[in-house]
Amino acid sequence: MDNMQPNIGRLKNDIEKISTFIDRSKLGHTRRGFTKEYKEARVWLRGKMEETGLETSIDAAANIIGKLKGSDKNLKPIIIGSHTDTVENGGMYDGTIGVLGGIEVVRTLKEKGITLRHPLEIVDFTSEEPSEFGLSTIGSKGMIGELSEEMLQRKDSLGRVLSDAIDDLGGNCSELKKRARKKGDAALYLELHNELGPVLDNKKIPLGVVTGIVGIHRYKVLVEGESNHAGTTPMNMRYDALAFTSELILKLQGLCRGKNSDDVVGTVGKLSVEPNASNVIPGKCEFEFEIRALQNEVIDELANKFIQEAEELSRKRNIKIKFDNISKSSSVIIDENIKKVLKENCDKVAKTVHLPSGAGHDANHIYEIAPVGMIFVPSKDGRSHCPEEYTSYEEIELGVEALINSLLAFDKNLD
Ligand code: HGY
Ligand code: MN
Ligand code: MN
Repeated sequence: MDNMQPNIGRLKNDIEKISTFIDRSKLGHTRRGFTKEYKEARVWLRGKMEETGLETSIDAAANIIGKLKGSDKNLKPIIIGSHTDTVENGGMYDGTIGVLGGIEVVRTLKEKGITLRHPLEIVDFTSEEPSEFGLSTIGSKGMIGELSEEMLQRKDSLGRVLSDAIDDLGGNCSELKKRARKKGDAALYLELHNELGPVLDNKKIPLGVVTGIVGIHRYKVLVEGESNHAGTTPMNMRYDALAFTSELILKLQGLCRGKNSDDVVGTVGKLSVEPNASNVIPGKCEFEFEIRALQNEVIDELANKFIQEAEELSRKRNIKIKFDNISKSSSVIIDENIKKVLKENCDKVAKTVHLPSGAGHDANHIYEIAPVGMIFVPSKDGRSHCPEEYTSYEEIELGVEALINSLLAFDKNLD
């Protein structure tokens, strides 16, 4: 096979360009879904796809799709995708290298005069990270018809309704069900991503083939105690919502640690306290927790146990508690054949290991309609979802080259 090295200088320019569409009042790279910066980045990205010779469109879930024709009209498309939104105070590689790397794949193929048998779609999935609407992977859920009416009616803190926000990006929520892709509507889904964790960087190995992706269950919890004077209320006469919430946070940690398995994790990453004053006993707390694991049964078991124990404790403490499930994404085990082809083709480029993904991805949902495969490049010091997130351009280049090799192998052998 020809050398399939991409033009890393060209890709670097694109990564640096999209990184200018950020909220500069925040640290690092902040391009939250549905914001002004996000919309501007999408306009630029669509132009970039057009410039690359892709035929672009926006689907019902507002995903941006760039299509390249294949030589065999009977074949379903291979999709390469990721996302361009970020967490708040995030990094510049999570998601962007997958989308822009996909465009670089197309440019490289064109330069080499290669026409694939399958049509190819480069997809920028709408708002992959947890959004202000309390929902993540909105575009991939939407693409397969899994955005429920209840989800579409969720509001952000400004009172905006999710379905309006999707339509405002160019989507069409009234057509989501009709246009949903079904099993077999795509031949394969591939995603290049930075690992977002420490394994590759620790081992000093440049490439990883993903073996499985964790499932994630998220809940919103409302805790109601009683606010009162922080000086005059004796310790045994308080119904302190924050003190109780703290007990719950440690309980969640204990339950997840108890599983003694690296993939099993639980986090409370969002918390609000009312009235949030130093001399008032907190009367109300609202927090979100998530549990992740490679086995869905383990997540269910831990979530049920946590809820049950929290309810028992709430009765003891005379504090009210209410749980609302926000989202459940299922874990994915990557098919043996997909792993094998990816490993063979990554090995040709650089040293490669198998590893699981502790981060969720759009692949969790696209798995419902097609086999999925993911290639990881290292995250320096295992840092991500923070301004320090870093992957060198040399590492990104290896990732894109491995992606091209793998794509060509799948294109040849898949029907
Ligand atoms: O939260 C996640 O796992 C991903 O980065 N969206
Ligand atoms: Mn992320
Ligand atoms: Mn990501």
